[in-house]
Amino acid sequence: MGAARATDAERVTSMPAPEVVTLGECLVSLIARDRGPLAESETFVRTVAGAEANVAVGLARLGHGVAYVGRVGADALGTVIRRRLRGEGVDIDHLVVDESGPTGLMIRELRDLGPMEVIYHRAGSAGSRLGPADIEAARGTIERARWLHLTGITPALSPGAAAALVRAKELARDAGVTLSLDLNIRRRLWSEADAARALRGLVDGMDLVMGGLDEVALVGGLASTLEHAGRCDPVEAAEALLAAGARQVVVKLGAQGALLRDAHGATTSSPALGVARVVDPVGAGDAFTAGYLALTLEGAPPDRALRAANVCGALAVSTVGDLTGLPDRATLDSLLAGPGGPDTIR
Ligand code: KDG
Repeated sequence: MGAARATDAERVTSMPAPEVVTLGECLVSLIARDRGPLAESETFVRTVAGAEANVAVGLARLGHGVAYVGRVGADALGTVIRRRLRGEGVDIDHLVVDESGPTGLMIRELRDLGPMEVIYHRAGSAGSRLGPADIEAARGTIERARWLHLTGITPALSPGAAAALVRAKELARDAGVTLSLDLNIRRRLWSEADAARALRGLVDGMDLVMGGLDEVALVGGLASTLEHAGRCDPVEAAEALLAAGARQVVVKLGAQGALLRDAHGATTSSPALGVARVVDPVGAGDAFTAGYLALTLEGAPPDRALRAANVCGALAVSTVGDLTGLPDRATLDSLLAGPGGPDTIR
């Protein structure tokens, strides 16, 4: 079955050369328009999602060149994704159109209390068919970049996608490209035990590993379930991943902000911004990651990068949809410029 790469006519020539490369599965996400249980939701808003695509768009809005490697189906949803990413200024030369599977879809509710119900239609999707050949095709782009960002979602998609991630990591490491991994454990895709085992194997050699406290502690082996891991000490959890071979670990602590621990034993923490109302938490972690990567690429010290990350996370939770709240440069700079930064976004 055929798979097509971008034609020259589709390339946006004014895009900056990719400093950052990311890869994974981009999805169309149908979000219930009204709050309440999914079974009662009748009207949905069509949005674009996927953790790595969210990071890519976040970086592009902040002025960084970013390339996205992946596959979408040869269908209307694939077109939605390609148009959206291209329109945001993301380089999609290596976003392949694959005729042998549909574009992945997720459907989710909005709810104020309790766990959010999410339905995935992504088994056998084009995105899950990402493989090492796609990484070889993007090899030059990866090797010329400054940073490769990966997530723990990709290895859960399929054996081929897991192999693609490993190959990308090898290429980047050999070319001296900075490597980051956001653990992003998705229990709908694999068991906690499988996730912990596979992700622990990926930590070694990472310049930066990020994750929620529960994810960092689970992968660090401090607890056997995400629920128990969420009660661990963040510095101890970060230390476990440093011992597993990461050079820096960022623990995202939600309303408590974030903490960075490095291999020299230094800790930097940054408080969260008070947000008047969390409208939609999905994508906040990716917004945080985009802010952190952007400022770090610009040479900012860790406390400022964490501050920017927290601002981006706060903006993301204040709007519905993964991409909606991602700030442009002027918005981020103005929020960072206040004395000590903003404490409340209303
Ligand atoms: O981080 C947000 C993502 O979880 C969402 O956009 C969908 O990538 C996604 C996934 O696989 O859950």
